[in-house]
Amino acid sequence: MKNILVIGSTGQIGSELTMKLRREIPGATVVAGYIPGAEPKGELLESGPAEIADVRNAAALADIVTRYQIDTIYNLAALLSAVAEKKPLLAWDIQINGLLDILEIAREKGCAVFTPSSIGSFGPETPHDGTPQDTIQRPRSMYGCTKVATELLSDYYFHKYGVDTRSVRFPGLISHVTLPGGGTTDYAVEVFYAAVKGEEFICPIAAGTYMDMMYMPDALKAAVDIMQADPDRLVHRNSFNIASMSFAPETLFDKIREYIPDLRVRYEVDPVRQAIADSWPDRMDDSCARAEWDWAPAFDLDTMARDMIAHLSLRFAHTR
Ligand code: AKB
Repeated sequence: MKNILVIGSTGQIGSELTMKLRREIPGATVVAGYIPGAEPKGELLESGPAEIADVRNAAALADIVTRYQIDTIYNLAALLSAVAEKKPLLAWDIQINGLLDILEIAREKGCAVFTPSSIGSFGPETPHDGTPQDTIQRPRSMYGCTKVATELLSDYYFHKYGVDTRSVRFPGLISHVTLPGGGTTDYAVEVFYAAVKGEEFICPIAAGTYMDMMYMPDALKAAVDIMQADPDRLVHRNSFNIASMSFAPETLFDKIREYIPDLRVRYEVDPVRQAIADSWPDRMDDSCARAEWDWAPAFDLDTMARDMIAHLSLRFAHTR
């Protein structure tokens, strides 16, 4: 990884991944790709090059890859699960037609490609507890359909053309930097903002609904480590289960109350998000990632919650 293009650099993952790559990969040029209306700002804009990189404009993407001699593409353009249910055709266009163009560019220009998959690639028939690496993937959401197709297409380009595609199945990601936009797991981020601001939190997911979650520093480490892993050790490629914590909403709220006892929560379950959440794993088995590229998370529920509260309390100190 030397010349890297991050498509979706201003999104929840991209905004932090771009900065991590710029800080940690010696001598790398990391291009922050964005779409009009989601321009990079501040440190993200000032610390390196930025280019309009819309996955629906293949010619412009190919031009960026040529001009910067890109060798690695992080393709983070996606509509999250709840939004994708509202705009299924747009989700398919971005996530699959866009991916095909990127894979074609990668094939022609010799780039490695990371396109994340998700717990959303699983469905109701998937074993929910200890979800194996290789198992039934029959999602019923458009987001899930695009994630399964992403995994298959990425593996296809590896086996047929030797394109170096690799990926992980992200759990719900929790971060204090950039808010997620329209996912099923967003509640696990939003409740921290309500808690530090002293506001009541309306929870769209029912008590008792377990899902895998992960703190952003671990997710970023996974995205970097998988692309640097020894290819000879990789039995799998697209895509690895990775896990660090699994909880139901009430477990998270109880944890936050250890630090912010007056957190107030009311449940108003959103049927669309709930149906998606019910179909996703409760807890994935990530033993293949541990064995094939030494995946190991650093944060658990307690260390994540403490870090989130510390950062957000500083930012919103004036609001309570
Ligand atoms: C979503 O909820 O849609 C995402 C995901 C788990 O992929 N956060």
